[in-house]
Amino acid sequence: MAAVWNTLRMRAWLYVALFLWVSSSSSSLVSASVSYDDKAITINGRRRILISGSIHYPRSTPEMWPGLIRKAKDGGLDVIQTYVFWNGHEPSPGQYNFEGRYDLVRFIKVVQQAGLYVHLRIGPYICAEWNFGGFPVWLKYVPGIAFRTDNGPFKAAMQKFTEKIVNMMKSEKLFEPQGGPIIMSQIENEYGPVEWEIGAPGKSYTKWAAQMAVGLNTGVPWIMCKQEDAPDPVIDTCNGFYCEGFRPNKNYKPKMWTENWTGWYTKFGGPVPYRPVEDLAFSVARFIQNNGSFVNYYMYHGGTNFGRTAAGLFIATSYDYDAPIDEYGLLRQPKWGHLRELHRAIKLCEPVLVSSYPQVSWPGKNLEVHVFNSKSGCAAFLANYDTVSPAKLTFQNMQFELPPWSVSILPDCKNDVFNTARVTTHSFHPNMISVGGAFSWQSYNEESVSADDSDTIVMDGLFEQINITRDASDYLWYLTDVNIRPDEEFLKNGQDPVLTVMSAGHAVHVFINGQLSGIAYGSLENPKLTYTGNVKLRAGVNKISLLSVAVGLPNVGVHYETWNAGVLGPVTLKGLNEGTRDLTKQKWSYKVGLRGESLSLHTVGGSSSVEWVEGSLLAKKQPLTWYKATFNAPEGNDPLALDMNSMGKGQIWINGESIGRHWPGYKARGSCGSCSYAGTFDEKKCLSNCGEASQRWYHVPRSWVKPSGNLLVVFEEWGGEPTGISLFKRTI
Ligand SMILES: *[C@@H]1O[C@H](CO)[C@@H](O)[C@H](O)[C@H]1NC(C)=O
Ligand SMILES: *[C@@H]1O[C@H](CO)[C@@H](O)[C@H](O)[C@H]1NC(C)=O
Ligand SMILES: CC(=O)N[C@H]1CO[C@H](CO)[C@@H](O)[C@@H]1O
Repeated sequence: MAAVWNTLRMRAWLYVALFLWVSSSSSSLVSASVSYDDKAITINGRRRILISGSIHYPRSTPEMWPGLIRKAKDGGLDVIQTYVFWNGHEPSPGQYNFEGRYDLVRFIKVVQQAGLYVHLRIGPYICAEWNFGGFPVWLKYVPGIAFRTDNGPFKAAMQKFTEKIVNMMKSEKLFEPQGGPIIMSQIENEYGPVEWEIGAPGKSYTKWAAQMAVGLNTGVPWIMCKQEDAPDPVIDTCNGFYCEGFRPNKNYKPKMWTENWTGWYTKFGGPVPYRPVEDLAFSVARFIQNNGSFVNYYMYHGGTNFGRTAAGLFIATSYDYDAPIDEYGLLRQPKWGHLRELHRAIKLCEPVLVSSYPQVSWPGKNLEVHVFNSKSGCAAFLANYDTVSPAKLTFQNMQFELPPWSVSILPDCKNDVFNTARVTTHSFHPNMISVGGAFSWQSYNEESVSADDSDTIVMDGLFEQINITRDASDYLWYLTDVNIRPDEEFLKNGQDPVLTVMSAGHAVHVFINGQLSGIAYGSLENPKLTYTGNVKLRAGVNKISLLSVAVGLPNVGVHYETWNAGVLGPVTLKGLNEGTRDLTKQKWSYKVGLRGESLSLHTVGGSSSVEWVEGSLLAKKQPLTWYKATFNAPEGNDPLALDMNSMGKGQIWINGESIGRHWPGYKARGSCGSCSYAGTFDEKKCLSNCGEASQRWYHVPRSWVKPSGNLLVVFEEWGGEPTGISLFKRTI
């Protein structure tokens, strides 16, 4: 009996245990989940108005992440949005890197610890002004591949990486139904315009991408941005400077704005764009008053394109973006503070916003009123769209003053707690304070190479640059010899022949018999370039050495993987007895990278492998020169920057870590007039720095600097004045 009773009791316990297990696992799949309806994303059954901001983990250091996330939280954000950077994670096929700045799991856990959510934009195409739009360069050389279309090899690679990331997130329990912070993911990125151009294969690729993503069962919604035909249940979302007029493709999807541009990126050769916070706040308020329930600031912290991660073409090393947190991790005021006030006002309205639709009325010219009414209360948005005149508006028998181009928020339909154009936050101007004095430089001359050097590849004709370098270096030497007969007329009359070099981009330095003869470079608008110049040739064999320099690979455009870089010709020599000699098809030798790169001169070990000179022998204004100096860290914790204004173009390293490309020699062209916040904004409206270097300051992360004995290495292509370089700290 006892035994039977025991068995029964055990069976009962088993049933209870099984029941508990089933209910807990099903609740973690269903009820404790993220879903959506036409009003909003719902988290654990509750509709939310979510304020999100983009912070890209490789654009800062892990040491900076907790501070950035705390400032984002203090600024009133609920969500951190980031892309996933495939080429950082899989530098060669099957070899993964999730360390340091690429420690995605650590980044997400930092966000989680701060109590914020994550919107994970896996892509894996990400655009993002990031090298090759996030794709690894090897992907281009997978046989038969075509990017971002209905192509077998591409889809297989995309699926493999997407699964890798999703599985990693699942095994770390980072999706919201698992108790993690990820409430949403993104597949593809701004694909709509590409699909529109390529038609049918684009459409079937979109369907496949959505199905593939949804099939990964993350338990959280997927979105596609700028993708009007996003298949169910994927949500289509808006990117832009304004999105109030946007409607999702189904009436049961929420209205979401995944990229609200807080500013714009800087390119070498361009001025530095900024966006007045009055207009930014105005655009957000307009979106919210028109049923919007998710807003993301792109960027909330832009950061730095360290190393060679900046995209082609010509994207600067700074990715500051005029974001609420500046490149260095400091608050940009009044932008950060004014947006925080905006977020507070919106949050006061949240209960009524998620439980009603607005009633819209137009009480006068350029005036618009949105009233939300539900049993949760009443909230009103009063808007004046006039770009010049303030307005008086009577609402519920009270008079409200509205500055031009502004929205007032009344969370109780009575008190105007916030107006987008009335900025009460003080503005701060960060100072750059010189620290540490002059560097004690040593220099090392990077010889220009010639065709008969060893370790060159010899081929007939001119070849595409990236096919040869595989982006292992920015630099590719194109080398050839030119025979000049002693009876050439120009040797007597002194009329030097003209060398013409046509290149697909992005910059070229022309050396004749080891001497720099000229420089040419393209621009973001036109990466192609033509060098034309008289060259000094002598009777006999002359060495023509062209150093072709890539400034990142393209990141956007239909089939941008097919775009070329490098000297593709023609290359001609005009003014010889025979007329013009075409050098295009003759024998050319190729050498990838610099000697200093192969010696790893940027590292402590590598830099001691060659003889450096100093003092009166120090190279100044000399092209292709390496410089090194050691320095001690300035006291305190203020962010650091190098002033590179005296230099031309090249790259910088601290203790072996690449700060990025410097190019202060490229001056900002454009017109930087005054700019009013009122009126429709675009990226050309508000500009600064015209006539000056597009980027003068280069961020040196504190965590890369030791208390003493830091190695600073600069490679200079054009020839600069190294004694002009100095270290600054940035303080408010
Ligand atoms: C808000 O959404 C509702 C339901 O879809 C719609 O009827 C209404 O026109 C929308 N209002 C605005 C201002 O977009
Ligand atoms: C790439 O380089 C190889 C030689 O390294 C050459 O055979 C091939 O034709 C090149 N392809 C293109 C597209 O330039
Ligand atoms: C959706 C949207 O507003 N898109 C715009 C974003 O900004 C770019 C550049 O100004 C425009 O070309 C897009 O139309």
